[in-house]
Parts: sequence; structure tokens; C-alpha cells
Amino acid sequence: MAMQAGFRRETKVDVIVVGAGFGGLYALHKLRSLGYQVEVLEAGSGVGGTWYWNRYPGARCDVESLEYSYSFSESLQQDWEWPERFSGQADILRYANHVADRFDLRRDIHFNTRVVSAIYQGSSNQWKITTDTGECFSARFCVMATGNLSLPRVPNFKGLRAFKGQWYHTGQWPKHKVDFTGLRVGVIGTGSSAIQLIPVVAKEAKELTVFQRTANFSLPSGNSPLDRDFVKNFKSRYAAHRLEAERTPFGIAGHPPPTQFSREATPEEREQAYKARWGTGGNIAFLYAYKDLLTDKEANEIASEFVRQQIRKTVKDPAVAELLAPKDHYIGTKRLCLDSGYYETFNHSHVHLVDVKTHPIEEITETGIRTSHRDYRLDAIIFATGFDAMTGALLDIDIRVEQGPSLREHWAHGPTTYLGIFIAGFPNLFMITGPGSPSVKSNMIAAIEQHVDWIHDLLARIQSTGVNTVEATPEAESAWVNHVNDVANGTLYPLTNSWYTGSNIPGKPRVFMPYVAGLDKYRDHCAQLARAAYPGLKCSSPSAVNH
Ligand code: NA7
Repeated sequence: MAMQAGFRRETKVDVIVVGAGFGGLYALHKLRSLGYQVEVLEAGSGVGGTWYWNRYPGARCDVESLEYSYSFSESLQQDWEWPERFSGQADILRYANHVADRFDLRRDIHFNTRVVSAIYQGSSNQWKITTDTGECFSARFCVMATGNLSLPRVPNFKGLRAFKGQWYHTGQWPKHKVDFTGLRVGVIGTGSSAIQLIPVVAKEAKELTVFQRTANFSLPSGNSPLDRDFVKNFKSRYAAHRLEAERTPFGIAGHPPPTQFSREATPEEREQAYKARWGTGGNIAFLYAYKDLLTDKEANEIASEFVRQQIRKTVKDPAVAELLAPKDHYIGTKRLCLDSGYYETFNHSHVHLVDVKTHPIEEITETGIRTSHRDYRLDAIIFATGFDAMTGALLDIDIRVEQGPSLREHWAHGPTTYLGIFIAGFPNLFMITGPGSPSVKSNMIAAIEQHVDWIHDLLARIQSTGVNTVEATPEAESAWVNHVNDVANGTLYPLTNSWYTGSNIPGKPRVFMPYVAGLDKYRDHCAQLARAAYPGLKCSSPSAVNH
């Protein structure tokens, strides 16, 4: 139904979903089944979210393809063929497009439409959503499926505009092939994106200079084409496999949890354990070597040193190897990267490593990058400088309650949520994998499905009871925040500066954002809340509701 509101045409629906990544696509599919009119607003021209934007060379998922896929449709998971153990971006995007077509989702997605504001009007119990296309939507429920890594960050370097060459950010990569053949290329950053991109760009570039501020731990991915018989066998018990995954902290099956503490093993046994895991692929296998790898500094240091030794064995120049060997954080407390030939790339004579911790980048010049040590002449610069993670995309939208606080005000000291789904004082607003949920510390698609299914069940309950407003109580929110912090503080995670803590963004409150008790425990907790009629949520039927 459309009506006039001020000068804008207003489209009234039941649910607005922001974002057409894996969270938004599934929310659209699932919430439609309640008979709701659901519409999705998406800034990109296509579906896929992260996998739509991150088209940089080498972009690849670090969760295995047979796990990093939807489980909600048995026929989908049986029909779909993944070519590789760890899928590349193009295959994942192809899959997202297939899902959109298979479940007839496109007809309710508005592409090239970026949400500017979402304002809740208590008098009508409606969210009013405006977009950069000048459209206005009104909906009882608003679902933020905005992703955790969707606001790319280019550091505010002096002089970027002066640069005469081309520059790119990994998270906003052009759709066309970028050809670096014969060029002098600079890469700023050595996070997961850079670690994937560097070996690929090094194959084309005439000179590749990597500007590293903080070295990162990376394991060989062990990626390979998927064996047909293996896949056939896996698919013959796909449902059982998914059930097993549900019972794990990361939402990924096939990795028996550790049974031993690091100190209980001899040095030889530990060396053997890490050797056996090195190169088998997947960061979980490695981090599952011992129970206390992410809670005990000594245990962690032994694992860290094992990886440093592998780096020293791989990189021929000892000075470069030492620079690439991380010494300032605990392994696994930042995203543990998976690579295909990252460290080996530094053995090529045209690949150079520059330490910008010792000699920081001072400015971008017309011809390249100037550090406090010297000038580097470059034809192209790649910013692999990360994202304003977990809260950035939400705070980029003016989310507020009319005559009430804005989300920015509510989160002035860091994000506070109930379950990572609700924000106290913001009725009928849901986040998919928001801060305070397992999200980035689990298989994202498994986490997305759990959230959407749970929200679906809540809305079904609401429909059947005539309630039309649901929100978290401030008490429930603050108890959940305390619990999230308590769990994190029992680990080494908060000790490391990373995008998990927001410390990659100058001025961002330093709060460890994901919930690290595990997706299995979180799932059980949410299920228990549903059985107990949703304690912590305030449901009401405002009498003054004007539809
Ligand atoms: P990350 O992991 O946030 O990495 C960003 C990198 O950029 C990291 O090495 C940063 O160094 C570096 N960086 C950022 N700002 C600067 C400046 N000003 N100077 C020099 N270097 C800088 O982002 P990614 O895109 O690689 O990965 C994000 C996630 O996507 C990843 O974890 C996967 O889950 C997928 P720093 O560490 O801050 O010193």
C-alpha cells in the first residue's frame, strides 16, 4: 500500500529488512512465511553482502564450503555443487544469486537503495525508513541485516587526493578485473584481506610493496578442489552433519573438541600436535589442539611460537621472516588467517616488506607513499585497511526513536544489546548477528539461520497473541552485556587490539563485541528463553496504535 507522507511517497509494509547479504536473504524468505509483506533495502546492485563488495583478488571464505552454506533447504544443499574446499568470492556470490532466484526473493528487494535513517514513531508503532533514493518506507518491524564487516575504512592519510595513480579498498573492489600487470603496487595492511590478496597480486605486479604495521598469524589453508566421492558421502548424511555442527561452539562440524590442557602434554607431544594440524586447513583444527589455547597465556605462547617457527622456515630472508612473525598478540585473538602461499610470496625478489610501525606512513604523495623513512614510487595503492566492524554499518544509519535517543547516543560508550538481537528502548527492531552475539566468532551462516529462525518464532508468537510491540528491557540488556563481558574476560581475546574490540578505529570505544561462549551455548540459551515465554522482553499492544 502506498500513501503520501509529506512530499515523499511512502510504501507501507509489515517488515523492512536492511541488507541483502546472507542474513537479509534468509530473513526475507523466512519472514514471508508468516504472511508478512517483507521488503529488503540493499545499497548494492546485487545480492551477497560481504561477497558482493569484497571482490578483491584472492577473496575466499575461511570456513569450508560445505559448512558455509544454508541448511534450511535440504534440496538446496543437495543440489548445490561447490568446486573447492574453501570457496572463492565468485562462487559464493554465484550461490547467493542462485538462492535469490530459487526462492524468488528478488521481487521484494530494492537494489541501489541505501538506508539513511530509521526512526521509530511510537504514536503509530511504525518504523519510518528513508533512503538515499528519496523513498520512504513504513513498517511495524525493522530487521537490520547490515553485516559485521560492511563499512570499509580508509585511514585519513594526508594527501590521498593528490595521488595520480589508481587506488582501491579491498571491501569496495570494482566489478571489472583490475589488471596490475607491469605496475608498481603498494598494499597497506596485513590483515586477512591483504594476506589473501598479496600472493595473487604478486603474480601480476612488476613490484609489490607491502606496508605492514602489525604482523598477523596465518595458517596454510590447504584449499583444494572438492573430491566428488567425498562430497557424495558428505551429502548422504548432510542433515546429521548439520545437527552435529549445531552442537559445536563455532557451528562447524568435523572437529572433535580438545580434551587436554596444553600443560598436560610434553613439549614433543605438543610439537607433534601442532605439526599434525599445520597445513590440514581450517583455523578451528589448530585452535582445537588444546583446551586452554585461548585462555592461558603460556599455552598460547607455545602455539604462537610454533607458527613463528614455520614462518622462519618458509621465508628465506631472516630479517623479513622476523618482521612477519607476530610477537605482539596472542594467536587466535585476532582473526586467525588462512592463506595460499602468503609467506612464500616474500621470497620473490619483486616483493618487498616495509615496517610502518617503525616508520609510519606520513602521507600519500602524487607518486606514491611517503613514510618517515623514505618515498615509495607506486602506480597503484590497495587499502587492505579493514572495516568499522560490527557497529559501523548500524551507526552509519540514523537509527532513533522519535523524541528519544539515537542509537549513536545509546551506544556512546560501546554497543549494548540483549542477545545481540535487541536494543533496549528500540521497539520492534532486530539485528541479525549484532554485537553481543556469537556472529564473527562462529560460522556466520549458521549464526544467521539461528537468529532468523528465533526471530521468526518470536514473531509467530506475537502474531498469535495480538501483541504488536516487543522490546528488550533495560535490565535484560545490562545483564546480557555483563554476561558477554564476563565470558570474554575469562579469555585472552580482550587483551588484543583488533576489530573485535573496535580499537582499529580511532576514537571508537574499546569494547570486546562478540559473544564467545559458543554458538551451541547461545543457541541453547535462546531456545530456553523461548520456552520460558521470552523473559527479558517486554511485549505490549499500545492502544493508541494508528495503522
Ligand atoms: P583487518 O583485519 O582489520 O586488517 C586491516 C589491516 O590494515 C591491519 O593490518 C592494520 O594494521 C592495517 N592498517 C589499518 N590502518 C592502518 C594505517 N593507518 N597504517 C598502516 N596500516 C594500517 O581487515 P581485513 O579486511 O584484512 O580483514 C577483516 C576481516 O574480513 C577478517 O578478519 C576476516 O574475517 C574477513 P593494524 O593491525 O591496525 O596495526
